[in-house]
Amino acid sequence: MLEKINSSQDVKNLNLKEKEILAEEIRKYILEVVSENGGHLASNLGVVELTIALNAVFDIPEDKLVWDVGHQSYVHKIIHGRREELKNIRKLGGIAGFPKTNESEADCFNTGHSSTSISAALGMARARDIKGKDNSVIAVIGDGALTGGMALEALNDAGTSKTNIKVILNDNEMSISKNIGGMSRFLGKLRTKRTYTKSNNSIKRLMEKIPLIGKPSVKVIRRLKRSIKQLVIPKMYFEDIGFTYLGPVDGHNIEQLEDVLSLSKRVAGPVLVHVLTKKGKGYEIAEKNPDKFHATSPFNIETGEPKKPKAKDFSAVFGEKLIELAHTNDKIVAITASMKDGTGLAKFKQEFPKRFFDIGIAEQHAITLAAGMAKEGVIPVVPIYSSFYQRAYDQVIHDVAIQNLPVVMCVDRAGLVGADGETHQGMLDMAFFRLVPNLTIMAPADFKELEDMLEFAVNLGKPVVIRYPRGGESNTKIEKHEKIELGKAEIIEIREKEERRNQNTENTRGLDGINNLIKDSTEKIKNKKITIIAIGNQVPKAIGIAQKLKEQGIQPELINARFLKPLDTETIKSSILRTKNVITIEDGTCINGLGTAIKELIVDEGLQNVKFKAFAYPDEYIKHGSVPELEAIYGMDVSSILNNIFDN
Ligand SMILES: Cc1ncc(C[n+]2csc(CCOP(=O)(O)OP(=O)(O)O)c2C)c(N)n1
Repeated sequence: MLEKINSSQDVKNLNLKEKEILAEEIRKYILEVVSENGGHLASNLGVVELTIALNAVFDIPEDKLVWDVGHQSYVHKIIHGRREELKNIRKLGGIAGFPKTNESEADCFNTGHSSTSISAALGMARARDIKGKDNSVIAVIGDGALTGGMALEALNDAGTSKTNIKVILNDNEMSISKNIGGMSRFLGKLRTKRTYTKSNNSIKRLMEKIPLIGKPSVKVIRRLKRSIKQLVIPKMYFEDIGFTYLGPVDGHNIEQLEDVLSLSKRVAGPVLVHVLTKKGKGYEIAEKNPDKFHATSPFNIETGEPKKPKAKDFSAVFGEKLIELAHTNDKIVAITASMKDGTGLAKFKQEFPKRFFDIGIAEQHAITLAAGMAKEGVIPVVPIYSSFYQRAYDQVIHDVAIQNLPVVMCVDRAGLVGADGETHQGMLDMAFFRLVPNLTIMAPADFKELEDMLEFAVNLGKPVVIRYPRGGESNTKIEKHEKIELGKAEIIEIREKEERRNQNTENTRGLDGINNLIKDSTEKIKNKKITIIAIGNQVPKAIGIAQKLKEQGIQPELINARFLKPLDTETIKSSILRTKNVITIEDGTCINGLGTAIKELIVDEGLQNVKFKAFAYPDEYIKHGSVPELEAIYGMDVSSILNNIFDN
């Protein structure tokens, strides 16, 4: 069946039995691909029947289908012409793991961050009305994403819009972990009410009276609406704010899904269809551990075990250190915006349930909540992924920084994240946080420095940002760190040769070739001096570079900046005065990060005849690929940097 499907029309051509077979084939295929490549699994297995039914009822791409977050769009991609390409999903040059308008007309809107679908769909619906067209516009949103403020803002607007818009609520009771909050509780009540199917016969009969072409009589529509309302508990939220509520319906029953979606097509105004699905459906191991299989690395299908054991990462080190600090300081609390596991807080929750707050996919709320707590003397620590901190920018400024409140903002997944691509790369946080008065901004070079910085931060008494990358520390070890002092950089001594065998191999493209590369320019660079300033996970990389340079008779001075703000002007300035030659290395955008800060320092301090070069990522959105691949493409791997250091 799978090979025959390339469009909505192909799905429409199938009978029910064939659609059910298709569902099983899609499931099997997704399981095979994700177990091989890694990616989002459980959410995709949960929407197989829903996606088939949507295509059976609607005409995509004429009808617009917006997937919230978009991590569950694999089935959609398969149905819309990307079955073979799925094998390279999330890989360099392959299709993306999220909807992309440049991949297919069927992807009508890019997503990646949560809770945007209803706003985008409402915008498309209003544009359609202005243009006098009559296509359907559909947002598919999970119950997790419905905890995000944007989704609630959009529902509020859509409810009274009188615009034809369909919101499909894909309710699996899960965000990444168990969903939380009042909305989730409310949905729970709806779930236990009479299901759509029990009375759908009467609705079906009424539907048959509605002509497919031409306007149905007002009387029929009124009766239909009344009949639909009988399905739901009185005074229910969605109806009260202006939506016609349909459901709940079994999200794994294609026939029932098609019935209710067809009905939604005939109801004017905003409609919400409540669909009950199971995360991980059809793969028992994922059904039992939906959070573990939300996003996964390659795994063995029989056992569910990862093909490579998970190495210790910065998030885990953060979580463990926070527990240690919380034992000695009872003011410390942790807040997560629905990312307990990803940010390393699972154990903290177990150990300090009363000091742990999962507040839903609501980064803005997380930060202002933290500000309120900090105002009253508590020390909130808030780990959020770099790209999701973008959501909370005004809250960081307006609620935390202006009031100078001691909130510890931990920016996880800072820098390149790899396979999740442009919506998830953490390239911008240094740039946007550097603008904010009152913020202290740090980045650790390794696990030990993260621990030290976290301890420093919870005791600082001021707003502070600590950014650290996805994954583990480099193989290049820094033997001993100096104590963290506000605004003080660390000078790293470079030893020759003996440490070469420890060099970071994961981020290095062909170190063997580097000797040759360097030899080419040896004459040009002999006896040169150079200041290398690096920050965060770029410091170990800089050590490898400095060692190489030293072997060639160059005299590098290596500075671990530690603080982007306040910058250690004194240390940096005195080194630059000695070398008159400086490079910066950072895993962020070239605008307003470390490189910019050093450029400003050179100008502001009137340092004359200084050669300067910044190694950072360009002013563009960086697509998916593995981190080493992307580093090489953007000239940020060890060999590219070595090759380009002295080209000015
Ligand atoms: C702004 C933002 N914060 C956090 C995330 C990380 N995230 C991706 S999917 C997800 C859970 C979504 O749950 P739900 O909408 O119910 O979809 P499901 O996976 O359960 O189908 C989260 C928290 C995100 N994508 N965007």
